[in-house]
Amino acid sequence: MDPTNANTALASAFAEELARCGLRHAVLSPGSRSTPLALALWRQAEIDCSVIVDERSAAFFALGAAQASGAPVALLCTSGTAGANYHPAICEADHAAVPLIALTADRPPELRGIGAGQAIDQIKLYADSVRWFCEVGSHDADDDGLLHFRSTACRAFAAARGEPRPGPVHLNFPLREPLAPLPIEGAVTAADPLALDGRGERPLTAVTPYDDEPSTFLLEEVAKHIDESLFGVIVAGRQLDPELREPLAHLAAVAGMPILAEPTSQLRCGPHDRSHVVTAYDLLLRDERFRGTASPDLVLRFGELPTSKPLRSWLSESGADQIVVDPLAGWHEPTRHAAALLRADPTELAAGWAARLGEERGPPKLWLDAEAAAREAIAAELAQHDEPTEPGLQLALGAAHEDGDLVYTASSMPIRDQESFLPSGEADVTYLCNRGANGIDGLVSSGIGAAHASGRPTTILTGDLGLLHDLGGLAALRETETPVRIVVIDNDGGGIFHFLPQQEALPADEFEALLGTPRGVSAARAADLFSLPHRRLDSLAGLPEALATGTGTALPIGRGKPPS
Ligand SMILES: Cc1ncc(C[n+]2csc(CCOP(=O)(O)OP(=O)(O)O)c2C)c(N)n1
Ligand SMILES: [Mg+2]
Repeated sequence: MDPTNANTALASAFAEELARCGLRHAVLSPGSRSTPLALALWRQAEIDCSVIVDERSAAFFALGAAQASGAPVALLCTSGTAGANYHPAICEADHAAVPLIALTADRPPELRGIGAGQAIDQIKLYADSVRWFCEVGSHDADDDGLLHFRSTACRAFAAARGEPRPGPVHLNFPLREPLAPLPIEGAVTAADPLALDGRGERPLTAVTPYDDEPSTFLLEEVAKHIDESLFGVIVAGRQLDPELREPLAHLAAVAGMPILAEPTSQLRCGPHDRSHVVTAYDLLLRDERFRGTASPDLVLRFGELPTSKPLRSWLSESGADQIVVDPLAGWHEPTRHAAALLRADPTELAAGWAARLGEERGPPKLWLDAEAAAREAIAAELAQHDEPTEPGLQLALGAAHEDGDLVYTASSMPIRDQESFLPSGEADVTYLCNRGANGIDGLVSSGIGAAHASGRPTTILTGDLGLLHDLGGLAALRETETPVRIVVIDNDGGGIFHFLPQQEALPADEFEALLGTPRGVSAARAADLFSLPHRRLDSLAGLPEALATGTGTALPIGRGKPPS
């Protein structure tokens, strides 16, 4: 605790508690009002601080860092519009259940609404997007004040980590002068050792995580159901835990079910048994005949529902019981066909069900044969194209990624092409994205934050408009020493809109003006602005070498539909 004055004492007690709870990363943006908290976080040895000027970029950086580390990350900014710039990332963190602790400095009540400057209404700024809002208040550094700041830090950490659903929290701090650490004799009047020092190594209040151990009833009832099913499928959507790989692969083998695995489920790629993994479901389920033949009688879903439209409609149309494993207390069920949402640990469920099933069943031949045929057809089709294509890029990236790599993929076509075309592979790669709110904003910043927090060499895969949206995010590269490569899929505008009915329904000039929006973004000049090495790839053959050399790879690709 720093007793220089009341602000330093309260702020340092707060930062101390966050560190004792387990906070390891904070992202700060410059400003005067936030100085006491900035200094306190900066001087807290266990907390690594990144400083990013643009608060919008800072919040996405924190979002990526929290996703990649699986732990809460704090954000701090000054008063005024600074905090409003956190809003897009807060929305994403809400929808994707990512733990963020947003700390906004504010003017004290007597300076609000009177034209004192840099003051907006920050109370409940993010409305229902946060798990918890607290107007922390302005306090003396007495026993009550210090205990309140310590306790608020513990509660914020627990609420962000998940009570039970992880997500963003917002604490607003009205701060009075002096904002600089100017010594004030006798400012700290607290006498209680607990208020002054807390509990040493331990937080003031340690909060245990929710116990999501599955009940015996759940294990036995569902195992019976699986045993009776003849054409069951496992669907694996976005989830972050690599520990799910082995037990789920084992369950698939024992139950004789395919795993329709989105890359962000972490099941499509990795060193686990991938013999039951199906990657081409998005393409296969476009075929009416296959849709009918493959109709399931049971669906076990782990993680969020994958993006694939054919998969979503197939699941909606099937009369099968759908059992969704969602330990994060979300309601990610747009098909509205789920028979049950299970709030229990996915690895325990998969292992527990597998243990209750009898002999290994034969493999799901229908699915595995179709997968092999589809992959062969994709490879044969792509072999005829010398020029880079979006599907071809996914194959080339799949081959280039190495153990330990992290891939952060943009919404719009990159994530869809990845889902449709990325082959299964042995490399232990982590796939992340911002698919909670599906924004194309903040992707560059998120990827750099993920690289920084994980220390994993990172490939950011973005469209050209995605890059334009977060150009300022390139400045965050100075915050990390982890290698980052940014692959810009340059089709000059929003390629995704070419797949919509608007493409046919609008005259070409209106379509281009309103949706296509070609902006001639020069990835090379953007890279130059931040002194980043870059190269343009006119052939996918150069991709591995380009990735190895580091940041900034632009890939020109014709806009429009990929080869079918
Ligand atoms: C913040 C935000 N604004 C607008 C959109 C709507 N939108 C979806 S995709 C897209 C175009 C993306 O273009 P680009 O990044 O070049 O990717 P491409 O579709 O060409 O692969 C837009 C504007 C969005 N999802 N998020
Ligand atoms: Mg584009």
